[in-house]
Amino acid sequence: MAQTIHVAVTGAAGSIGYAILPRIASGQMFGPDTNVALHLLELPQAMSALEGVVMELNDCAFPLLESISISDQPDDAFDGVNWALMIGSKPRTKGMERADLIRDNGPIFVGQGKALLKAASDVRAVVVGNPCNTNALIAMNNAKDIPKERFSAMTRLDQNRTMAQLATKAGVGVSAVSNVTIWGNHSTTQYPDAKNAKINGQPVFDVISDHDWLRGDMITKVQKRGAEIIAARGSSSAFSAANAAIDHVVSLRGKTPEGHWFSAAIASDGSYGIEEGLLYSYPLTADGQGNWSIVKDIPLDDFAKEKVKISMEELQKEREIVKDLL
Ligand code: NAX
Repeated sequence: MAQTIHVAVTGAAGSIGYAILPRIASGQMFGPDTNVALHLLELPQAMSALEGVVMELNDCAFPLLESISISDQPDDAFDGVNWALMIGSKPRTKGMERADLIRDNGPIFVGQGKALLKAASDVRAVVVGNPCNTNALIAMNNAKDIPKERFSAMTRLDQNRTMAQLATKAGVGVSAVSNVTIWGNHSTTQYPDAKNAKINGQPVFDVISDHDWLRGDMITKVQKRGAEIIAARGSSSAFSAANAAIDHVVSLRGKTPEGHWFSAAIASDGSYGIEEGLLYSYPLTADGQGNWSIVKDIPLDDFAKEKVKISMEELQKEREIVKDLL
């Protein structure tokens, strides 16, 4: 009999929720041989919209979709789940300071972190809702019985954005690009690392001769891509974020091909001089058995070391803002 994975999605009636649910239900996250039971969480005022989303999911008649439950209580939604996709939080509004966003959204992850204790014993928690690194830190610290290795925050959209930039510049398909690392925070201090990335197995700096671009505009473009999309579209990235969340889970669950890596934020073990415990984006490999680890021996030049440190310092400041929630 096919296995069933129970997956919670918070903020399920939001833009990313709307884009990700049909993809989870059709098997793109957990594969064509795994049934899915969706546990959807929303705020009370969004339950009616969520009911509409459920109707649409039912109307798709997805063969793998075993059941759907909805709730406005984290304890109900997380009960027995194997994966918790924590997407729901308030998006930043125009003119809002990052510190205010952190204070506004932080408490959500206290309650939801505690509710994760109701999840299945193998639960993995993925935080997408911003500021995702610090929200994941809060959830992790409020669910102390769950091993901290099980928590991650999503920087895969930044990785995918970097891959697209590099592929376009080199005039190749995006599948030729590999080994892109996003270091640090999912914010404008992140460091998209092209120096250690590859195009068709060759170092990017050998393939792309415009090194000023690689060290300048390419980095800034990725760091500010979210704002560029908001300016053009009038709302923040939705299906590209949903797509990145699919990639994130697929990479964490799968076995990383030899010599490759992917990026996600996990609790630092002190690697690369990052303070232990901070939720920091690193190059990772996964073993296909539900475990992942940091790739340890990537060379960082002085330029990279400086950027890696700046993003750590930003995360330390964010932690200070929410220290009463940890
Ligand atoms: P929306 O505002 O469209 O949807 C958010 C949904 O979350 C709403 O339906 C709201 O009712 C719900 N919600 C709010 N608080 C909740 C709570 N306590 N429990 C359950 N549900 C709750 O935003 P959307 O575009 O879907 O974005 C969701 C989050 O993803 C935002 O924080 C956004 O900033 C973040 N993003 C993160 C990205 C990343 O790369 N890590 C990229 C995309 C996106 O910006």
